[in-house]
Amino acid sequence: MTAPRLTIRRPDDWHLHLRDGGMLKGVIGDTARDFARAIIMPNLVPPVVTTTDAKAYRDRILAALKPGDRFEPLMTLYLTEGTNPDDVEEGKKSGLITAVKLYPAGATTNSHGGVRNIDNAMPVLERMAKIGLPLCVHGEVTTPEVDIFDREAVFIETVLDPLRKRLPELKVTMEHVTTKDGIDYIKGSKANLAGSITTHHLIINRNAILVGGIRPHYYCLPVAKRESHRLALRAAAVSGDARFFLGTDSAPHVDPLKECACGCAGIYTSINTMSCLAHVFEEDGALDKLEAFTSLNGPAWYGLAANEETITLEKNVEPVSFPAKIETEAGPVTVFDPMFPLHWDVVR
Ligand code: OTD
Ligand code: ZN
Ligand code: ZN
Repeated sequence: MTAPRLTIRRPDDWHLHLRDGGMLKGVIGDTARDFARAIIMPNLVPPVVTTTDAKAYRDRILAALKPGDRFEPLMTLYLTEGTNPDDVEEGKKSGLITAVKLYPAGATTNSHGGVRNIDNAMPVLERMAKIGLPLCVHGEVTTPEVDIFDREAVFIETVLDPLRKRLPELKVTMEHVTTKDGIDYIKGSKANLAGSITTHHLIINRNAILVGGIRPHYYCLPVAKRESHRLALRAAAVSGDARFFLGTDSAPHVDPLKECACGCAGIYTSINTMSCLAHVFEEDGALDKLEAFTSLNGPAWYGLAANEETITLEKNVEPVSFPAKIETEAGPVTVFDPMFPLHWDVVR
């Protein structure tokens, strides 16, 4: 019997952390292997705030690719209260900038320079609405009084919905949606709102982090929620609804920075994302929707053509093995373990 195969257009990753220096060199090959393009997050230290920064970072990414790799980084700017609307417009016009990223100050890794009061960012947001440049949002409030598991729902109510009412023409990507509240909010919107979903949030709930001991390699932000939320994410991802697409949020940190008393948030999934997703979609009887989620809905939302090239996935009888860690010049990075055997793999 021949192994089941699935050929789909080459995927893109609409939310990716590549970092810089030795880490960049160590991880970029895993993305370039399966993905044609990715939206590159700007939360470096210091962050990518101007088009000049973005151009230099793009050059470093291209320089880190191996000869023969075909991969296009889609650059973003890190929105601050001092961002210059003219610089943003210039970035879009030159084709360099695909989106601007809103980090509420303190919401995740390297977000202390983010936005404290969205009123101060209105001139940039108005310009973006005018020129059709999408805003990618990390949708969590950071108010200390708000429970960490409620931060997404409260963000929708107190920041996102008021912003969308004030500026309905602004295209907003709610990134890494982790709650049923987020899914329902996107589904209930009429226009100009879409959501990316990560690989890991389709697979783990908060038990993965906390049951039987504290497991730092499952800790990320937004933190995984209870099972009912995971199921809502799964249903949205496998539905084929054009408003939902893959953004892995693959966010590598070296092991010593995760395995300590105050470990960093982030899960590294670039290397096995397509295998994990094929498993998830097959389990939900929706392999025919995988291509929409990984390869069609994202480009349509960002106004880009889907990739012409294809990849083929094959289901092996024996489980496929991925390394438990990858070695980078910056140090070892633990690979996401979905806690079930993976049988699907991209045919290389
Ligand atoms: N979440 N880690 C990181 C970013 C994301 O919120 C995010 O986009 C990171 O390390 O940059 C994480 O857990
Ligand atoms: Zn985020
Ligand atoms: Zn991220």
